[in-house]
Amino acid sequence: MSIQFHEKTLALLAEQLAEKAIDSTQLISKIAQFQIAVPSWALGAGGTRFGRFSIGGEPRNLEEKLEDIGLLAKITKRTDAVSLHIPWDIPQDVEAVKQQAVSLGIGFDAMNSNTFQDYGQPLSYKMGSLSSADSATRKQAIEHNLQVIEVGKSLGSKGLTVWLADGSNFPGQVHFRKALQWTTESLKKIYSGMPSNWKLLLEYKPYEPNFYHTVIPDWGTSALICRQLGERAKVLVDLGHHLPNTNIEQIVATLMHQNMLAGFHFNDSKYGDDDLSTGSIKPYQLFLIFCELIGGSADGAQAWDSISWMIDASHNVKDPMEDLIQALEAISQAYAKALLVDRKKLTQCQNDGDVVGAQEVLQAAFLTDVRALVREARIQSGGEAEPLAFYRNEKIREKLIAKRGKNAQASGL
Ligand code: PSV
Ligand code: MN
Repeated sequence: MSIQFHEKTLALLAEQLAEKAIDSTQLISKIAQFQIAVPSWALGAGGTRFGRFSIGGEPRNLEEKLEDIGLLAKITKRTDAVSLHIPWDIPQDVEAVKQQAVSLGIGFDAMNSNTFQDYGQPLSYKMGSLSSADSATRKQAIEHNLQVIEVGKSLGSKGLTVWLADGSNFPGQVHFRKALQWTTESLKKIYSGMPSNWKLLLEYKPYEPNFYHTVIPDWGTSALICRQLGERAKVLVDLGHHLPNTNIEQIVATLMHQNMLAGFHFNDSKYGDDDLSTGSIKPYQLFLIFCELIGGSADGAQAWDSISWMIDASHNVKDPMEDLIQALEAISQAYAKALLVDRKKLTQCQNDGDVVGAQEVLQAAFLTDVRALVREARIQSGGEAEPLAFYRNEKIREKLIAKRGKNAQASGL
């Protein structure tokens, strides 16, 4: 799209919004401020247990992952942090990594531990980690998390995300209550090893890799554990970690009501899990989630700044950089649309029992084409007007392949 056409579209939208007493300048600056972290594991081609198809030029080490995120930050201006996964991303030279991050304008978001795989550690996690019936295995898993905190401290991170794969595949395999108890006790030790300005983000997931029971299957179990840890432990909502048709916006509202929402892993799904691009399947759901977030923070239920934002998707066939550009755009659009909701009118409709009116209010916002606002926010921040077109026109993947090779791939999901 030419810059002239963009300006025309923006002016028209600004005029339409002004009629509703909405100031587009303020909207643009809110959109520009909203930053979403990118996980280090999203930069390589994903895959399934049936196979992985390399696209070439994938980052081979931490430095190259940072390079990719730096580029995304530069062209989209929608991300300013990376979330690292240990042991996949252990920095060899902490000072050099920190300097590189500063020069690229990116910081270190929450650290992720890994007790769902064996990677040469003395005791296997096959039968669980923080919930294992074997106390030595639990101890090893706790110590791993404490080491992750140390790495995070050295880089300037302020959070630890724990996703626990622990669970069982057959009835009778695991004692439910003992597993929950051991998990809680293990997490208490990890929580007390965190600096006082850190938060612990506790993820939940109903199934996979275990298919009968998962120790932390849902937001309620995660919240129960967090309550026993302390106020800096909160629930992380990964959009893909719900059974089909779960009302995620209601979960968000409930957690905010209790000031217990740690943050998000954005993605989308048709059947289950988290491997489709954010906003590609259920953009209305994403919008409704943002409506709850904006409403909850405006009402003072939970402060906007206390919530962490991250993408967590590892798809199969796309160029990961292109996928991340699309995801960042989809999230910005959902946020921008939710900012347009006439909250006063919505409250009025709710109080009057005006069901039709309430739906009209939400859909008027959702159906507004906000792309000009998102584009303008990016331009004003110094990013590319059209990051995807820029990425393709500049032949960035081809350049990465030329530099890193056709079959490059670091460890990661
Ligand atoms: C597995 O489902 C998962 O995607 C979790 O959501 C974690 O956040 C991520 O892997 C990395 O550990
Ligand atoms: Mn996740």
